[in-house]
Amino acid sequence: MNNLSQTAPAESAGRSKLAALNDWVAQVAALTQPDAIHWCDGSDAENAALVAKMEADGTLVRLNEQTHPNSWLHRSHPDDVARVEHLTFVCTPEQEDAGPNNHWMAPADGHAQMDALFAGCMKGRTMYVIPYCMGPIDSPLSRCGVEITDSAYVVANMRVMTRMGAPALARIEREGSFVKGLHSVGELDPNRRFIMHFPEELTIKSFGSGYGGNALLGKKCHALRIASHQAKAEGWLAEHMLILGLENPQGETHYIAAAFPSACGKTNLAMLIPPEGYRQDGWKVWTIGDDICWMRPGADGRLYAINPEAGFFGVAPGTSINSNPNALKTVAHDTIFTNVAVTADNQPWWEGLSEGKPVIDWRGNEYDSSKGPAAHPNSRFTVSAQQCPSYSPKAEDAQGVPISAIVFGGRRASLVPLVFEARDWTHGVLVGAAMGSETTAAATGAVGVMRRDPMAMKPFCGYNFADYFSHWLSFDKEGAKLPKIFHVNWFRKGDDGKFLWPGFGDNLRVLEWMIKRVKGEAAAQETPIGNLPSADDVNIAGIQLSDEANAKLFGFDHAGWRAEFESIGEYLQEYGPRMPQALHDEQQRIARSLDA
Ligand code: GTP
Ligand code: SPV
Ligand code: MN
Repeated sequence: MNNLSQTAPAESAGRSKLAALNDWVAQVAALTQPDAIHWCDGSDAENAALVAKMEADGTLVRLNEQTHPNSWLHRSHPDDVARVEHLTFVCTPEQEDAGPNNHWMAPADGHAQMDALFAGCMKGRTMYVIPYCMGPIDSPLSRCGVEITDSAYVVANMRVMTRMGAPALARIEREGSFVKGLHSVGELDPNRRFIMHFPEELTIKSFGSGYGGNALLGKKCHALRIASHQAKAEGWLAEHMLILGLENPQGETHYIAAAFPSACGKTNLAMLIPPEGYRQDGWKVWTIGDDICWMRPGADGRLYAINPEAGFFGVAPGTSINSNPNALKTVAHDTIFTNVAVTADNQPWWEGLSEGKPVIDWRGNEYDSSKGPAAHPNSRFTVSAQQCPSYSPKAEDAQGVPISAIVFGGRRASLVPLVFEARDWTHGVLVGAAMGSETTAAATGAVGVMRRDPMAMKPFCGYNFADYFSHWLSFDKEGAKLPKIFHVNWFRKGDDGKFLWPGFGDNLRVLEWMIKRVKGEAAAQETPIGNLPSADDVNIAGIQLSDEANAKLFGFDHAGWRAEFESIGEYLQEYGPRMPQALHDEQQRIARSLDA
């Protein structure tokens, strides 16, 4: 059943041409004491052997082979279903460098605490060594890492989410450096769970969780927390953003990067299918990425972006043939589902899916509607981006795509209109820094609580937010041809508590207005918070909006914004003297014009 090439720890030394990698693997093996070591090559045979092993031990359950070929259900430990922000640390020598936005521990203390957890933790287990590349394997913008884990589920997910295996190892051996990520599921005990980052050492240590953002270390730990730290030093940006290409009927494609907090619509916008009429006219959306964007200035002064990931780790609930048909087609085969429910004929099921009904809930119990949702609200699918019908061939382009517009957005039931445009780059950076959003099930803790989530990076910025905003401001220099910056809110609610904007495919109408603004072809009204379209400036032909919707989506609530800007001012103060003066000045200028 299982023909993985495993070697006894003592024999695995010298597996790589890179001494630094061999030494680190040997050190980790001495600490964690696995029974065997397996170096992952990323091959189909290796994956088949791993999947067979997981099917045999119950880690994976096969789904209906007719409707969902080669697809699997994983039920996690019920206390291990989301990111754990309160257990996530950035360990810099100086606490100030981690900033008030991060939990901090001194590096020596962090290592001591983690190494005590790792000591002997892989006894009786296999240790997997996963070389991976974030970004196209031949791109100068890509970066590599090696994750060591004792979880076969992590290996299977990393294979989908990154370029994993032999080509990545070859690049690592050529470059000589890599991000080190050490992971163990431990006992899945929430009281023995930590995710620690050592940015100066390009090192991650994660213990006690098997969940995506905590355990697939290439993703949030490397591609955002460690990469943001490197990007600051090297003059680029590592962001929690989708990337899409918007093709108009003339055949021009503009690329847009958008930062929305976790479970606030990135996957859905990235895979958008234009509404009736637009489709017939020839509009098309191309997907480049749905979660992470690395971008840097090119020789022409524009920002060029790549998606460092190779797959999607997407939110299942709410995904339906109406809301996101591309996602449904993407997950029709060769997909790992985590914590969804199943139907009587063993098909995956979640709330919002229009067909079928749940029989077994995400915990594996008979479904009982009085005991909560059938699928966990943060249940997810892991699937290769290559399976997405709208996946852009440009996603594999080593040079990346030029960005025409950057979009910030949050989940705001009140106050914030559908869309507005920042006046200039500095104003746009303030718009990003001031972002607020209601919390979601993507992290443990209360859901629906409004918090500041600057640039959707609150859980992911690997250093002090004040320095991060300075870094953003620094891109506005001689010769730069920067994108326009916008803010959107798909989640404004009416007095009846229902969403006022239809969202999903109809969000294209807002993207169209943005690109027309970029080209100088659409109108807007100047207000203290930025340039707002009126209902006439966005094409809403064919959708029904109530008077309340029109007023709230396209209106500007003067008194409400005055209070919001007071709160934004207080928020900026929390960062003390490291906060760039330019952001204070911008905030005060807007606050004054709101008082006038
Ligand atoms: P992460 O993977 O956690 O970073 O999330 P994400 O930003 O990719 O979020 P995703 O697109 O998966 O959306 C999360 C939830 O928001 C899903 O339940 C969607 O159905 C819902 N959603 C997405 N777009 C819209 C929209 O335009 N309007 C409304 N009302 N809901 C939306
Ligand atoms: C998020 O929480 O923003 C996600 C899922 O994209 S995870 O990879 O788990 O962080
Ligand atoms: Mn995310």
